[in-house]
Parts: sequence; C-alpha cells; structure tokens
Amino acid sequence: MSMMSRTLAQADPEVAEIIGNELERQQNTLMLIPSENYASRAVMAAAGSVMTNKYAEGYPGRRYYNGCMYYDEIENLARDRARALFRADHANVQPHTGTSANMAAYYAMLDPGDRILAMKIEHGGHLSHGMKINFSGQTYEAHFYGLSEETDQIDYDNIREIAMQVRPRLIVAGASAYPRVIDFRQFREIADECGAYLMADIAHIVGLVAAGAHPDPVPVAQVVTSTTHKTLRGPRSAFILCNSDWARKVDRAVFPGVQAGPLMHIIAAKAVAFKEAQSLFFREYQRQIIRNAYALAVSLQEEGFRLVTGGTDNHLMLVDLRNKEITGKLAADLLEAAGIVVNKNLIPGDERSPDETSGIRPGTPGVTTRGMQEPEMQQIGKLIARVIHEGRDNEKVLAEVRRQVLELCEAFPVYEHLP
Ligand code: DSN
Repeated sequence: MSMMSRTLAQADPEVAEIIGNELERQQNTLMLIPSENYASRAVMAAAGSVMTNKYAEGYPGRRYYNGCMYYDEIENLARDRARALFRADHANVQPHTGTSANMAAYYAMLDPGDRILAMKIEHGGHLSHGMKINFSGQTYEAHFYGLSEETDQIDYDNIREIAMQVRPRLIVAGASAYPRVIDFRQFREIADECGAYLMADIAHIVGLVAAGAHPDPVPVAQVVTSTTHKTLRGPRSAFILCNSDWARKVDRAVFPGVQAGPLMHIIAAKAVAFKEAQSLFFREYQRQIIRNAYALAVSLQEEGFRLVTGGTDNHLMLVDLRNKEITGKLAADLLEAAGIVVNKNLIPGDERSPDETSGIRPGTPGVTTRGMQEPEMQQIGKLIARVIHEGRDNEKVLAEVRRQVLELCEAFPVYEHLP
C-alpha cells in the first residue's frame, strides 16, 4: 500500500489515537465555552479535502499561481454566500482567524499611531482591540471605554464623552464576554459625531446576527469582522464584510497586506457553513441558543449565583463568583473534573489576574447543537451549582455529577457517525 493511500490509523496510529481520544472527550463532556461549537460533518469534510493542496495567493481571476479554476469557484461561492447571508456589499473570506481579520481591518482603515477606542478587555473586550501586549496596542494608540458601574452594561453616553475627548480615528464595537445586546446604531452615531470610522467585531454573536436574532451592524459599520467557528458553527476561521467604498482597501489589506496564501480548504468549509446558516433550521437553532442561555442563567440565579448585568440577552453569561469564595480558575477546574467544560473569565472590577479571575463565562451554542433545551439547561445549572458548592476536595460529588453529565451526553449525542 502506498504512503498516499493509507488511512490515518494505518499511517500514524499515535496521531489517530490522540484524535480518537479528543472525539471521545467532545462526546462525553458538556461543552459550555461560548466561543466553541461542533462543526457539521459537511463542514469538516470540506476542511479535510484536497482543497488543502494548492497555493492560491491573490483573488479569483487574479491569482499568482496557475491551476486555480476550482479555487476561484469555491472562493466566489463562499464570498457570494457570505454577502447574501449578511446582505453586505462585499465579503473577504480569506482571513485565517478573528485576530487576523481585525489586523487586516485596522490595516485598511488606519495608519500606525492612529487612535482607536475599544472596550476594556476586563469588561469584555478582546486582546486584538488594543491591548498593549498585542500588535493592536503596539501599532495604534489605544483608548478604552468600560461598562457602567451601576449596570455593568454599555454606557453610550459615557462612550460619547470619551470619544469626543479622544477623537479616535476608529471606534471598535464588539466584545468577547458581553452578555447583552449591542446597539450598533448608537455606536455609529457616536462615531459620526467624533469623526471616527466604526468597525464591528461580531465574532461571538455572528450566528445570532445571521439569524436576525441580534441587531445587525452591517448597515451601520463601515467594516464588520467575524470568526466562523463560534455561533456560526463553521470551521475555525474568519471573514470581513464591508460596504463597497471599503472593498478594495479591505482586499488589499488582507492580501498582500497581512496574509499571503489563503487556506483554501478552510474557505471551502466556510462556504458550506454560510450555506448551512441560510436555512430555517439554523435560524431556529440560534433562537434556541438564546432561550437556552436564558434558562441556564435563571437556573444559576436560583442557585444563588450573581450574573454580571443580572442576566443575558445572547448566547453567554458571565458568572461573578465573588460571593462563592472560589476563583474562576478553581471553579473551571472542578467543573472539568465533573465533565463540564467552561472557561474562567475576568469580570468588571476584577481584582484577580487573568490566570485566576473571579468569574466563569458559560454559553449555550454547543449544548444547543446537541439538541438540548430548557429542561436540560435547568439541570446543568443545578449540576454546576453542586460542583461549585460541594465539589471542592470531594471526589464523591464530582463522580456523581460526572455520571449525570455522561447520561446527558448519551441522551444528546454528537458525532455519533464518527468511528
Ligand atoms: N478566544 C475567543 C473567546 O473565547 O472568546 C476570543 O478570541
């Protein structure tokens, strides 16, 4: 048998075993990280296809390599589907990740040293929104807005005040840990008042936006960036939308500005994800994500947990653990031992480091993909509470919860077609 035709298990049993173990982990744990999901079999088939084999630097019809006819077809399909899904003038589907999409958007809209205004990371912003340890904070002069001290929600009047003082060239609207609706129209008004451009980073809420379950930034922001693997449930990647005025600048910023060869197998998988997202089933899925988040939030509140902002409007919630005398890190580690996977997260006003944190950030895209609904969310809220209240140094409690988690996972299987 030639090297080319062996299966993964035949060619590399070590890697095959690790992937098999990861499959089992995904099947047998409750995944509540709001930025993760389970891509469909069709998305994974495209991502694992022969589309991985070729260079295709450039854009459809203008490549630097020969033999790109099908690569042109697939990229055009992905772009057209993205444009149709989001009713956007233009889509660039080449960015590898959310951060590289943001890097390209800044490159298109700004000069080094320009001022940007974005949400503080400890209030829910993102590394690539101007943090000093990131290229964005080193290349641009970053200023930040926070959340209201009374409500922990976005305070548009306060942002307006800061924007009028700072006079940024770009305002970034978007977050990775904000549980409430973002009013992009208000952001645009502020941007217009202070003479800034508006960029919306919808990496987290993109599926909700596609389904009409969250206000749409596309008509109001000059440039919109997003990932494809969170609520959108595609491959691990990203894309950019913009109006036609910005199309050329955005394309030149992505290639040759910040990237060279595109990952065409991933672009094929993005095309599949954009098609899946056009279905009525997907729209209903997004609405169920929100209903499930609400149900989980209520269940946690009934167990005495304080939620930042008092609840959720979207796919995630931020649990403030300060009244439970446990760090986010220990809570997440105990939950993992019981088969519930969440991530620790800073909360507004957090005095702990990002390695410890005082919060966790549960979300419902993954469990909703498995078909779970409100009754299961009620149950999961109680399981989380039991682990945090009784699980410390208590193997028996962790084992009991683990058993209930396994029962839920078996009742709502994922990837049952995979060996
Ligand atoms: N790391 C992503 C998240 O978990 O929200 C953001 O990049």
